[in-house]
Amino acid sequence: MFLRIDHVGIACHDLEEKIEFYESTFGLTVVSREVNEEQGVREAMLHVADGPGGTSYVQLIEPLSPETAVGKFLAKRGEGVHHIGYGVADVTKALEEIGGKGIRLVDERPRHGSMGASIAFLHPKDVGGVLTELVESPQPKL
Ligand code: V0V
Ligand code: CO
Repeated sequence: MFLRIDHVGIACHDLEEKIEFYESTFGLTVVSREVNEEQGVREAMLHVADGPGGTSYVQLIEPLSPETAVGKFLAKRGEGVHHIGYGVADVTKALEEIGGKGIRLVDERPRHGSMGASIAFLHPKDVGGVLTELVESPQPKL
């Protein structure tokens, strides 16, 4: 079902500071910066590598306010890994298949994600404590 690890989402208080850290420490390059009001985040995608299943990124995410999903996460757990995003060919089909196995879906329908992707989240409580995101890129990278 999964084509690649599309991205690892990392929650932070200060997006610009963390971008600078990832650039200077690991030599990564920012390929996209967006504000996603629906998800309550300001985020940046940093290119990691291209593989047979597509491209992998690090996604740095800063909350737009303390009441957002990431704002609450930061208050409770502090900075660190927030979610894993897996690349899928068809997010609607994947949701149907995974939902059919009794896993709680945070999103019943796809939402707008970074760089034009269609995304949907699975509840961390049903995935061993890992907030899991499905990512369908606009042009499937196969
Ligand atoms: C919360 N919990 C987590 C978690 N966030 N566990 C693991 N990883 C996380 N990231 C746990 C939390 O510790 C609680 O467990 C429990 O879930 C309920 O959390 P809560 O603080 O009461 O918060 P809720 O229930 O209001 O919301 C939790 C959910 C929410 C997962 C439903 O965060 C959500 O809807 N997330 C999906 C949207 C999102 O995260 N967007 C930002 C990324 P205990 O402590 O009671 O045991 S946007 C993005 O990635 C984009 C745009 C993209 O990739 O393109
Ligand atoms: Co994400």
